[in-house]
Amino acid sequence: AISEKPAMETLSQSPVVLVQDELKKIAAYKAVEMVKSGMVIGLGTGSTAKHAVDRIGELLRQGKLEDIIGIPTSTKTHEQALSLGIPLSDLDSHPVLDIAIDGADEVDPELNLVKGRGGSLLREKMVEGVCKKFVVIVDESKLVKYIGASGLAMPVEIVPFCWKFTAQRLQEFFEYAGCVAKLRTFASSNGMENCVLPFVTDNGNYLVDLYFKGDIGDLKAASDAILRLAGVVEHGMFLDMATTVVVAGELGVTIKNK
Ligand code: ABF
Repeated sequence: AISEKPAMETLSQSPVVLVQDELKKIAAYKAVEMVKSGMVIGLGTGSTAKHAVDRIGELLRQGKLEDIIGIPTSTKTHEQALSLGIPLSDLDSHPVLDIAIDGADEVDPELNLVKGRGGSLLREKMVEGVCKKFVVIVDESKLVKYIGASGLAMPVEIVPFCWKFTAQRLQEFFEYAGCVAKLRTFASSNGMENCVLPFVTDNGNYLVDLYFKGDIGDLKAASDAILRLAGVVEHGMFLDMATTVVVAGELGVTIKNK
């Protein structure tokens, strides 16, 4: 059966989170050094990408960057960039980007990624799929031996219509890897009563989080199989897309290139 229990927990601001946030900022600032005046830039989403967008806004304000155009990957980033005065556009007007900078949830040794725990995987994949350079920024906790190894969610964006049916089919497909599919939800309160509602993406869709106990195996085959399921919009495996990964760790910054 498909669980409707909340798949996300709220992080408390523990000292560990603060240290991790510093590392995210270091990775973000390093990546922004690759941004030059005149570039069209994909602006990522999430707590790491937020630092990069802030930094781009700061350099723009200081006059150290000029004539840039940002393509946001979520409504949240759109609002952040607007508030920083970053000129914005979209893929309709700018179908090829010079660079995109975004975070990730997992990075494997081949620079394949899991993304989408922040909820914005579809726009991220559309934007980051058409950039000449895709720079991923992570703290070292995101490095994994293989995709799915963290035991954390691999998100799939699906249409709301008969979501249980689609989630069940995803779970069945990955039965060999001990997959459990959970609808992403959030707790809501109207002051009178508490309820649990489906998380709705910027595109009006739902997210199903897949949890694996075993190895997914051939990622390309898994990707193709997921995308063949009617009801699936996109998934959070970003295979062979990252050109550069900037990793910030306690011992410094490492840059991995494809
Ligand atoms: C986005 O932000 C997502 O693709 C990914 O899910 C998430 C990473 O989050 P954070 O930077 O907050 O750790 O890039």
